[in-house]
Order: sequence, then C-alpha cells, then structure tokens
Amino acid sequence: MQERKKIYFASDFHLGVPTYEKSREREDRVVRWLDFIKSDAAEVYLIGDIFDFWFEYKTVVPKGYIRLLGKLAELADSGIKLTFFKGNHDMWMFDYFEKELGATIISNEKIIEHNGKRLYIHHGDGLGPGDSFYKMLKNFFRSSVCQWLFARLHPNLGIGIADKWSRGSRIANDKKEEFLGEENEWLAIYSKELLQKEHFDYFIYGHRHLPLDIKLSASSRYINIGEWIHFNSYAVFDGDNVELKYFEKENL
Ligand SMILES: [Mn+2]
Repeated sequence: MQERKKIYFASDFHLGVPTYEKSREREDRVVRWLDFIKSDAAEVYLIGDIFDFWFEYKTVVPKGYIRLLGKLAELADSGIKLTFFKGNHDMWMFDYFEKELGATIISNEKIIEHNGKRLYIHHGDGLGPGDSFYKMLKNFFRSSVCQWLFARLHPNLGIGIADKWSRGSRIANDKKEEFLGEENEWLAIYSKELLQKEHFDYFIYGHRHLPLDIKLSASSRYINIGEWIHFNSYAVFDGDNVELKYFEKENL
C-alpha cells in the first residue's frame, strides 16, 4: 500500500437538496471520491456545508446520508483522521461525529503547519468586510439559547422548517456562482489582511461555491475548494503544495 501522507479538503456537498434522488447521486459521487483517495490520505478535512441542514438533538440525528457516514466510518476505522468544520448550513454539529467517527469538530478557523508550510483553513462564512447582518444572525444561531429553543421543537417541525428554508437557497436552485474579479473576492481581501500580521502559505476556504486559486503574494495563495453540484472540486496538500483538483470531471 502507498504511504499515507496527503491531506484532502472538500466542502459544500449540500447533501439533502434539491431532491432525495439528486442528493443521493451526489452522495454516491462523494463516496466514490473517498474510495479514490483513501489509499494515500492521512487526513480528510470536510470544511463545512457537507449537509444542507444538520441538527443534533440529544438523542436524535437527521435521517439519510447513510452511505457517506458508513464510508467515513470505514476511513476513520482504517486510521484516517477526519476533521469537520461547521458551515453556515450545518453549524449545529455537536458531538455525534466525534463519538461515532473520532472526528474533530472545528467551529471557526484551524491553522496547520507541515514541513514549514502554514495553512489557514476556515469554512469562509462571516469573514471579511461587510455582511454585518449575517454576522449577527450567525452569532444568534450559534448561541446556546437559540440551540436550546430549536431543540424544544419536535424534529418533524424543526427540520421541516429548516428544509423549507434551505430549499430556497441559491445552491439548491442550481445557481452557479461567478467570479467577481480578484479585488471583489472578499475572502481574498480577508486573507490579505491576515497576511499583514502573519505568514500563511495557503488559505483554504469553501462557502464561495466557486473553485478558485488566487495568488496573493509571492509565497501565498488563496484556494477556494468550490462545491459538488457543478464542480466536484477538492484540494490536496502533499506536504509541500496545495493543488485544486476535480473528481470525475467528465461526468459534469
Ligand atoms: Mn455552502
């Protein structure tokens, strides 16, 4: 077997929308991707919006996603380390994946260092200039009061409301994002600000739903890992370089 040394990054599968069938197709693709990478993966980072909606009650989790969860369990049991980031769609992950998959759950950013390379990783929501309404909403949704109140609703009602809401999102309606020019890419702006204070070789985000690889300085790049409705895009770090890649591009 090949030596396991790579770190893989993917996000924004948005499983659950727009229909069960479409979501299953995507879930099957993600499972094929996990099979494809498992022989040389040391770690897999799922950096948010894996589920279009997720909420964990004390004793109940949402139905579905059984193939993905089974495959992740297989990888975890074979020694691959899993890290989940909370996205804006699935911020209500608590300890289920920690308990079942031995995964680490990250709420905000995570900085990793390998071979002298520094990587800054974040889902990408609520960063950079503007968007103060969203930032406020995010604080409220993440508050224990809000979570406690939501958990008091019967799951059929709570998840029912959430499903209705998420079906209105751009991604659920098959909208492809467009590049706005480097000067308008807020995550590039935010990354450049961070670079003033400390060095990072790579910034890796999701959330933008657009695969991007932008040079920020002579030794820093901003990689956005896109989404899996139109792109099947992911990134891989081999200990030296981060590369943006596409899975089963011929089927898109
Ligand atoms: Mn997303």
